[in-house]
Amino acid sequence: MKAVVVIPTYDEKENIALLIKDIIQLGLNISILVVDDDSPDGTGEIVARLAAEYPQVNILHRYDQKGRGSAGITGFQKALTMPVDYIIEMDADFSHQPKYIPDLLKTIEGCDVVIGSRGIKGGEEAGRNLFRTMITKLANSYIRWLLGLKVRDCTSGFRCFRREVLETIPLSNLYSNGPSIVEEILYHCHKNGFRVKEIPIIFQDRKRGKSSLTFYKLLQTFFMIHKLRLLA
Ligand SMILES: Nc1nc2c(ncn2[C@@H]2O[C@H](COP(=O)(O)OP(=O)(O)O)[C@@H](O)[C@H]2O)c(=O)[nH]1
Ligand SMILES: [Mg+2]
Repeated sequence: MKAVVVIPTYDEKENIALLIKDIIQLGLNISILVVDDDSPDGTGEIVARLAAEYPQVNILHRYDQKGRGSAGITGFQKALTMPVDYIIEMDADFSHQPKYIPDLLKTIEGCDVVIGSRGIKGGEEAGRNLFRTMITKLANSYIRWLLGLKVRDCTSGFRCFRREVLETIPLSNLYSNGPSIVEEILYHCHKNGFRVKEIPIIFQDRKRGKSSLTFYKLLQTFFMIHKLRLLA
């Protein structure tokens, strides 16, 4: 069994080295692939130095494109060229804690996609104000209803896929450039009949660095899920 963890980054200099070291310390047979959009704070250079030191660390620098969505796609496309069975995606800001990776990898043995979930027993969102947590919950209920999804946390970007799942998704023809990539990929998994399971995670709000989520991006996600319902 071999896995790769794909991590999109933009201005994560305070988190990325710590995160990579925590993942390495798990002692599993996993590679790390960071997709950095030429972060002004030098995140890309930090990862390049770690890549020179640790053979399992890889960096993909993108200079002419930006966006969480397209970075994730580029990462998945690169991951599929690697000799791996499983592909994990996670954020760089420790909202997705590396300690859950072993559980993701154990659970995927019995299904096709595993989601680190705030919406099932034992899972929760910690450290966020009530307003932000309510937005997440409301968005989740609405998206579940609109897209007919069964999972409790369909906005979670902490997930593990069998490589065959990503091989069947038309990665170069997806609509999302921003955060709605998470829902778009899940929608394809659902429509293709893949077995999706959830494991509980405590999602920690970021402690270092700044979120790049804006009201505009939230609004884009809102429109995008309707587009997906009609066209995807
Ligand atoms: N490559 C790349 N990564 C991004 C971009 N925007 C956000 N990210 C990364 O995507 C992950 C989630 O972003 P974050 O700002 O924490 O959003 P939030 O968790 O929804 O508040 C983090 O690892 C970010 O560094 C982008 O434009 N390009
Ligand atoms: Mg975050």
